[in-house]
Amino acid sequence: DESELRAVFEATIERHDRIEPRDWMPEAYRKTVIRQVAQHAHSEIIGMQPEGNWITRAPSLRRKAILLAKVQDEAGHGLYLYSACETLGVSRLELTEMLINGKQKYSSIFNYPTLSYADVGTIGWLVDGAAICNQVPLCRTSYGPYGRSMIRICKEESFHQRQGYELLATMMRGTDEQREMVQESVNRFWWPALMMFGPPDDDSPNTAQSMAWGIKRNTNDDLRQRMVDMTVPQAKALGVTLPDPELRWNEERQSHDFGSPDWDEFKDVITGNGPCNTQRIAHRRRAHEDGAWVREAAMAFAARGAEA
Ligand code: FAQ
Repeated sequence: DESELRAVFEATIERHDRIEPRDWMPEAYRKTVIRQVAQHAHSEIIGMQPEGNWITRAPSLRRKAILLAKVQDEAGHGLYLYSACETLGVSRLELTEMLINGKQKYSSIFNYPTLSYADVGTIGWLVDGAAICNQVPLCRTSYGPYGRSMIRICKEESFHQRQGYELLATMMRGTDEQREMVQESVNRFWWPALMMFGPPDDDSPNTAQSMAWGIKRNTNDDLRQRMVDMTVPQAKALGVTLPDPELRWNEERQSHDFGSPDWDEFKDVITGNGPCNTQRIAHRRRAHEDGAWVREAAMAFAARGAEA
């Protein structure tokens, strides 16, 4: 009966073990994992757009090959994550429809424009850097298929972060104009990158329950702090400044103090009013509609195979 099943579920969570697709789980757990994994998948897919914008204008064949590979990896991540989500009883088609109808979210960061090639480097360094901080602990998330997809994704994100850092380091060894491009790009992306971790803990409605279920392993503020502490020495090595007058080492805490992102801007972006929300969704909707014939053909082909 249900109370026994619930006890098995609770004990699994207690042991920090994995919940698997065929295990019993509370409906609210299922709903929360679907919400988080779907948002994560959508972020990977929408996240192809800002960088994809530069593929045809990469400054060299080498840079183009690197960027193409990275954007293709993001498509792959989206697909593993949609597959993980499908194990919970929701189809990729339904998820895509919820994305383009605005019923599900994707990361705020992808609603900002990419104005120069330096942004490709900055996204790799800061956005993939933030993704790593957030996702390494998610390798231990309680839902099995999600955790296993994170292991593979994190390996690829590390490569993405290095390519971004290397791109910026190369530009920093270039001309004054190139150094200015890097600094301008870092100035634009720093605060939105910190917003990726979500609202402050005292304004995060989902954190407590998600941590109790082992879906999340850390709070939003905890991961944001890790990101700042990881990034400051890298910024120093690159020779860029981070646009926060309050940023300083705190000897007592053995951590950096830092300013607060503009949470009103964050709210605007996640409610659809960021600089590129309309464009991102319109592009995704068009791609989905243009692909309808492929889905129809695949279904017809599968149906014919089933008859034979
Ligand atoms: N953007 O109660 P919480 C990548 C929403 S990395 C938009 O704190 P939760 C790699 C939140 O959903 C990016 N919405 O929520 C890449 C909730 O709204 P809801 C993807 C946000 O879930 C790099 C509400 O605010 N990574 O793609 C954001 O406990 C380069 C209240 O918030 C992941 O998705 C935000 N930043 O914590 C690709 C990681 N923050 O759903 C291409 C997995 C919060 O109730 C290029 N996700 N919201 O309507 C997580 O770790 C968590 O879901 C958080 C949010 C930490 C994002």
